[in-house]
Amino acid sequence: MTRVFSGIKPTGHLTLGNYLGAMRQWAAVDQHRADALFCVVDLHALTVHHDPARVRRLSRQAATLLLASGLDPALCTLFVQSHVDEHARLSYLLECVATDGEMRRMIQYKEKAAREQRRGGSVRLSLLTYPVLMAADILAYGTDEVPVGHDQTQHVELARDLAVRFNQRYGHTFVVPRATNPSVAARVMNLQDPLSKMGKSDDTGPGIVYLLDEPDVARKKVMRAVTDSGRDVVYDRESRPGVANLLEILAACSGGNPEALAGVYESYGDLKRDAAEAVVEVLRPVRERHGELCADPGYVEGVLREGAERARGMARPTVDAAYRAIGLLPAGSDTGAPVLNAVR
Ligand code: AQP
Repeated sequence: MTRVFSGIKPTGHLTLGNYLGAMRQWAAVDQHRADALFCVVDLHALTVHHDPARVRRLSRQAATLLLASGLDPALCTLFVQSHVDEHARLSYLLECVATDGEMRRMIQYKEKAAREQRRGGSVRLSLLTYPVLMAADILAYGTDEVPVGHDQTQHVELARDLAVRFNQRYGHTFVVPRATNPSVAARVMNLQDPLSKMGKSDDTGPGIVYLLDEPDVARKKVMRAVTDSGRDVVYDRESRPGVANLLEILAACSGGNPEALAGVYESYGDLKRDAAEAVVEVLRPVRERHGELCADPGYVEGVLREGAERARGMARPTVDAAYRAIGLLPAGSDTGAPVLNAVR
């Protein structure tokens, strides 16, 4: 059976981008067709300035929202990254395979390092190396497919490269994974700045629809979206990025494809109105279920505890095999002496 792994970082409140680009596909498709693991990747949230209590709160909220969006613990494994030591164990080995130049080419590193510097902060070393941790997240589980939005494709490519390099140098150890993207809304853009991705840790609140926004708030944000000069509704990401973004959001929420939908509208106002309603309707069940789950925090904790146990059992054999393959002496008296004698 195909093994699927993906994760979400608790660096802010989850957005419509996270939902349309990733979570919805995980719940509607991936957990039903594959042996799927989904993870709140909390260690990744420590790569930029953070408030410890907020990271804890957002981690719980992200897990609750993943369940609210339809992940079913009977069908998939849902857990928190820091509850499974294998991720950090494997990350160090992969750092010994990755290169400094490779890390510095990562687009997210460049963008986020620049943002930290603009804010007057220093750039943490972990911001440079976290794509390696992400590779460890993926490779520890023998993952075949990683369903992500477009922004994460480069990081999945790195995981592929590291798997191939490790296998060539030290013997076949890892499955080589590949990224999969949704057909529409793989890159939802900020409603106030349609040239930038709708990111949960951005500062421009009015351009970001959060999954837990009240319906009126979400509706207003879409109605106030920046559109382009011109009046006719055409789908062209290059010359009409604002309108293209609205068409993609509408298509992702209500079905259809953006090109065909463009032909249906004569004014930006009508398009915005329908996109706003579609967004409100898509988010309504998620908000409602989130409310119910919040009333039962013990349930969410139980799901995460069991998920971590299951994940540990899946990751450990692969990570142990990587430790042996790279040349580390296994702990335990039964293996030590013969190995030492065999080495010249
Ligand atoms: N705007 C987006 N459009 C489509 N997909 C998106 N994803 C994120 N933003 C969009 C996808 O959501 C999954 C989880 O993302 P993440 O939480 O690991 O972090 P990210 O990709 O770096 O997204 P953010 O929201 O922009 O976080 P910050 O601001 O902290 O960097 C991934 O599959 C991602 O592709």
